[in-house]
Amino acid sequence: MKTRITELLGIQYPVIQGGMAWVANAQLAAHVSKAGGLGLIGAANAPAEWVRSQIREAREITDLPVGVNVMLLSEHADEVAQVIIEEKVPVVTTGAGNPAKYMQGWKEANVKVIPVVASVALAKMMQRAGADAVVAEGMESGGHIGEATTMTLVPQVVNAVDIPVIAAGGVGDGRGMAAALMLGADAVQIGTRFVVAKECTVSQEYKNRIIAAKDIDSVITGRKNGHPIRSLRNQMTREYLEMEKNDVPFEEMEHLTLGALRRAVVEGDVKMGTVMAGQIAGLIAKEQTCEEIIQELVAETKEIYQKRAEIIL
Ligand code: TUI
Repeated sequence: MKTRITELLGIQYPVIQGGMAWVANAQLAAHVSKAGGLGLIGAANAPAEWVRSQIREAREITDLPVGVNVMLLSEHADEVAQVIIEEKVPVVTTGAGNPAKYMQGWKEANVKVIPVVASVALAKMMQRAGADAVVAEGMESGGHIGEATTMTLVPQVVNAVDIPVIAAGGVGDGRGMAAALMLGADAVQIGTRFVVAKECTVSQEYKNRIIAAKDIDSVITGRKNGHPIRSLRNQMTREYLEMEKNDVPFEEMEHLTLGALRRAVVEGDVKMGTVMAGQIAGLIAKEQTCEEIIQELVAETKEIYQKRAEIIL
């Protein structure tokens, strides 16, 4: 496949793996890149030296480009931004904020910068600041989300900027990928489906919870504190939402979410941990290798492009 994103990044297929906190490590990222997409190491709240070691570990697995996602709310974001330059990381995505203060340094170091945005306003600002592309992420996504849906956000961002747009949120198979391309996107970013990749090292309980998920199994917590997070419904989200409804002070609810993503990902506690996943979890039925996932996505997308042309008389 050939789009402005495959050309920009030198990758075979317009498929980018989400830079998921605690999930997107060197193993997953390297295997996505090896399969022809772009893998990303999710820096999340991790210290910069962990990120450096992950970058080096990915390079032991593949010579193909592997990027880093910088979570801008992290207290380590400044040092991670520097490690990206020192390690000559070819591409960076950012999330949960405005990466303007790092832009000049990254551009000077020839790092391709792809901010994740949840609004047209931020997309335009990022283009002005020199971004090479943007990820337009709808609220179908797992984790920290904005307000707009993918279906509505992507075409509006495509109209607002000239740089390539990558669609994220709700894409889990070739139908979603073809639809995103039809909205004007030059690639898709996929998270949830890669969580159940064979090469993904999350707990088996986390994968099983995604595979068992139904269409309406995700909920949004944290709306009141300004950091809305989509995750799969469980005992933790029920207790949290009940406290939110009763206006319990934020500090008294924190114990529920503190370290909760780690509890689910590492310890397999999918009852009291945070099982971040997108709304497309209900579509995801089995574990596959990164290679199988990407080959299936591409084959389905190609088939749709050919078959659906029939409806035009
Ligand atoms: O960042 C994500 N998804 C994430 S980050 C994350 S870890 C986390 N932990 C605790 C609290 C918050 C996050 C889990 N999932 N996606 C990209 C994304 N960025 N979605 C929405 C946004 C966003 C929202 C507001 C980007 C910018 C923004 O405002 C920009 C500004 O001007 O501050």
